[in-house]
Amino acid sequence: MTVYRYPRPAPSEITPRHLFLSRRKMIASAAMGVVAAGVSPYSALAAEAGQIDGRGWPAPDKPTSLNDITHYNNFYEFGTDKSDPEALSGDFVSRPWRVQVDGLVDHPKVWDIDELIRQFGQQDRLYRMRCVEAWSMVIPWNGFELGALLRAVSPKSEARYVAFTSVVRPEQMPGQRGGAFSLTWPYTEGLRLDEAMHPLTILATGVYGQTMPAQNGAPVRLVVPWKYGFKGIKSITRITLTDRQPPASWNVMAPNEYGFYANVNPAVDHPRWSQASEQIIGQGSLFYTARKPTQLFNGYAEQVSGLYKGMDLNKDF
Ligand SMILES: Nc1nc2c(c(=O)[nH]1)N[C@H]1C(S)=C(S)[C@@H](COP(=O)(O)O)O[C@H]1N2
Ligand SMILES: [Mo]
Repeated sequence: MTVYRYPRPAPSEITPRHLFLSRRKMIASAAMGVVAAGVSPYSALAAEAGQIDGRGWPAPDKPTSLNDITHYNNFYEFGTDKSDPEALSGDFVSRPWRVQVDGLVDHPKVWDIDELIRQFGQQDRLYRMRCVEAWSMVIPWNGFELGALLRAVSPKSEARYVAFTSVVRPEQMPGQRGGAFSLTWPYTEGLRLDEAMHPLTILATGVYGQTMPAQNGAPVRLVVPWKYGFKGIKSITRITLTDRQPPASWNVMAPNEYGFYANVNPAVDHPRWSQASEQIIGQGSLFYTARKPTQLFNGYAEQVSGLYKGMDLNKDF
């Protein structure tokens, strides 16, 4: 049995810088080809999503196909291969589902998932998603601001962090049954309260207008678009306000490789690979891998850099 300890991008996914630069020219000419071929069916969606909140958030790139979004996943509770979450989640039951919100709040509450959606509604948010393994997608999520939920439970003044917990169901999640993998269950994550309250931070309950597929974190998962994908904890059962930094699965397992903040930053390399560029899932061909330069805070710096004023991003990575 193979023991997978960390996300390991295939060597083909990590491109030396000189190749990356020459490939950019090929990507540019390929992109011209797409434009010449006509308007993509999703460009209208992209334009619309860019206008939805009217806050001038960065214009997103072309959305990744639903097929790629639902067949190339990281969800280790179902297995460590990218195809495992789609292939092995057939037994997963995501309704009925309860989400417990508690800790340092005045009004703790347990919500039924459909009650949660009815109360907080569904917005469209087209966001970039950058995995720490140096690949990326552009995903049209449906969901609501986490801040709206947190305001509803009234955080106490001592609350400084938000802790998130994923479901534990070994009988429905083959990756949780035995094996030698070194993540422990439940998968956990955390945010500082001000990060959690930021209007870009959402709880997503759907993708492309359809109910969240199991492999993407049904029925509800976190999306923090300026952080590496592993912060986006899936299949959440509990949200707890605390006064101390909560444990986060990857950070606990290998703190030198996966920081608590995990802000996307092309200048801070992973100890084992560069973070300067990323593979664009769904683009490229048999002959070349489509890549683009990685942006600080994944392109959302204007919206979020204020959260980290005075912090050393090399140290608090
Ligand atoms: N519970 C749980 N949440 C998780 C993961 C996981 O293994 N378990 N993987 C994370 C990682 S590494 C990434 S990149 C994203 C992937 O989300 P997607 O498959 O919907 O694109 O989910 C994150 N959330
Ligand atoms: Mo990831």
